[in-house]
Amino acid sequence: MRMVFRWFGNGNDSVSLKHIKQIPGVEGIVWSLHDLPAGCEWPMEKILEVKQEINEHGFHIDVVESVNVHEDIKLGLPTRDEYIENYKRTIEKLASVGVKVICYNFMPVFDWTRTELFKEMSDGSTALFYENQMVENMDPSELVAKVANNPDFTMPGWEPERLSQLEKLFVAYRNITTEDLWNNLHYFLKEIIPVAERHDVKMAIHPDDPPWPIFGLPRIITSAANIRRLLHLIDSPSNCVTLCSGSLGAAANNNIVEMIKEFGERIPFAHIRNVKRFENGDFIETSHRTKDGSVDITGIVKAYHDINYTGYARPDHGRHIFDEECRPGYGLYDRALGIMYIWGLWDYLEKEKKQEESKFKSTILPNL
Ligand code: DNO
Ligand code: MN
Repeated sequence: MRMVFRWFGNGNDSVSLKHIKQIPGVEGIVWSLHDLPAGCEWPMEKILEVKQEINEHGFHIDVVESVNVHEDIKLGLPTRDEYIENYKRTIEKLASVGVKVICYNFMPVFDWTRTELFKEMSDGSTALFYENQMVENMDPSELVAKVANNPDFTMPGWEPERLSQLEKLFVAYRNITTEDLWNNLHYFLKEIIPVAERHDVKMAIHPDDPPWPIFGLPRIITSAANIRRLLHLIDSPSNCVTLCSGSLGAAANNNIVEMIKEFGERIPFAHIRNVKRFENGDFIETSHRTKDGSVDITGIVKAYHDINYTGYARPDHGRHIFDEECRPGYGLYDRALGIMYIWGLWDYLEKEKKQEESKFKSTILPNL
């Protein structure tokens, strides 16, 4: 397992590369050009600028999260071809500087969605929270009106330029069915996967978060069956998945351990985080510790260990602790604790494996 850490760039992140360097076992930075709109071709000078800075701190830049997909591609509009060409050129450029994995998502309009960014927990920390009823009750037109009447109204993960387009986007998606979205994803993959393959890059789609449709918009990367379908759309080692235990774990019927066993070879990038689910569909992001949430983090780390996982992994979101002021979900402290929890489990499993191997060599082999 190769531990990496997401960083939003200078001036865009309260966490510094210098501090990330002090977390044990982090070898690379998960990065992106966050100020660029979806759909554009990434300029080489900007790529090189970030690469240099990250490399100077002794980290690699193997993993990019995300190269965002333009809505016209998800909608299947004729203009998509131009955006797909830009996407291909971005893949080529990233490959040329050594990028190995590109994470992206195919969620219509909204990326990850929460109803509260700083929900107070009983221990005084705060965390990202999703209130199911609130989202269920919100009618898309009500949402559009809310945004129009209140420029400060925002939900986490919403980009301002998308919000200003909200009404148009809802109209554009009105007739897009789940199957249309699959077809549009297939069209996109048929174009980009051969490019990724040629350049030895793995395209790793991030699951939808939460893994069910919201605001009447379809969502498709939600379950084992759908990940299986995605991987079969194009059977290429470059058509992969970012297995996010927190996103998928918000749905009780998603068994992440089984997914690791089944899709292991096609998981170049793991997001490891815990969530606590409630009966009514609400969920809150907790510490990584297995006991604190509903996701079996111990079982997940063991499943990666069992398959001799050599891909990249990062702690996904964390809580906000020790009074840290940071981007929601992306503070230094709780993600660092998460890493140490993952390493604790991993190192124990390594030790156990070595002991078993030497037992086998000293007791079983001589008697054979
Ligand atoms: C949620 C996070 C997301 C993710 C993007 C990928 O679990 O990991 O912010 O990075 O959706 O495109
Ligand atoms: Mn994730």
